[in-house]
Amino acid sequence: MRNKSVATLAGMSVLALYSSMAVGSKYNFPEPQSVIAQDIYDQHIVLLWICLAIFIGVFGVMFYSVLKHRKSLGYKAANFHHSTTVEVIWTVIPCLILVAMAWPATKTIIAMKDTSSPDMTIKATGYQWMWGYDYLQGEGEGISFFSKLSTPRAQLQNREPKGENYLLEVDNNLVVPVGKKVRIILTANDVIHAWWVPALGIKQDAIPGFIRDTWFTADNPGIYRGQCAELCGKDHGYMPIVVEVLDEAAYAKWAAEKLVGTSSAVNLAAVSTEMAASGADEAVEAAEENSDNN
Ligand SMILES: [Cu+2]
Repeated sequence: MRNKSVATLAGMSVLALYSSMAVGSKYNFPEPQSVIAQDIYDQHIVLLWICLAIFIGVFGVMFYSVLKHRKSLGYKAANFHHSTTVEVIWTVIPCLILVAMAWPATKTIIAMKDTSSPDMTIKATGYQWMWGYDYLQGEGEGISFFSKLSTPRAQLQNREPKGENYLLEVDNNLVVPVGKKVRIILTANDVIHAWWVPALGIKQDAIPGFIRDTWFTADNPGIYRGQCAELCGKDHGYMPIVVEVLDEAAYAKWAAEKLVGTSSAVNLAAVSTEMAASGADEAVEAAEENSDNN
């Protein structure tokens, strides 16, 4: 009786320790910020509980059998060969457990692939070693920029103390509105990269010559960080992803400002092209005049 209660107490304290470690540990998944991320997180925790139950069950029976039936207590090994009942049980039970785990996982994967009717679409292009973003559809359509690592070289070379978001900070964040379905179209310009933002439940390869897509709807405003998750060359560790989720009004303001910036940049480019063209015309005219004079 005493043994039993000691065992129960030990078991319960292990479980309590385990669940307190699971919540808010830096080794755990980040706090989920989208429906998909929440699904992934919940299933991850349930699977760990299942693993723990199997671990305790299997090792409990094993240690009990070994200790209770040891030779020094006078036990003799049984000498049987075959038990159809046991074989059926140890095949059927794991199968049922696997099906029970695969069912919700499959549902989540199908939901992850459902990129239909987005509120906005953004193309993300992987480059060695940065990301390019083009807002293709929805509010902010036409915005286009590159997003590069902004951690100073001095920090990389240990000449300065490392900052809070060391290697997880960029010059231009990918800005999106909260509560809107954002479809991300992915491709790459050189080698395979992968766009991975754990808090939003996204991990998708960006493959040159192919288009892949994924989506998220951010639950809360905030800054969510990720990284390229496909070994893509020497600066693979230096192409982070920063998603900045703003409330609707702040996003509208950001988009309007960014669009003005983009269009004036486009206008400037157009003007300089025009100037270059007219400059060329003048040069041609001058040249023609020159040859006439000769
Ligand atoms: Cu990469």
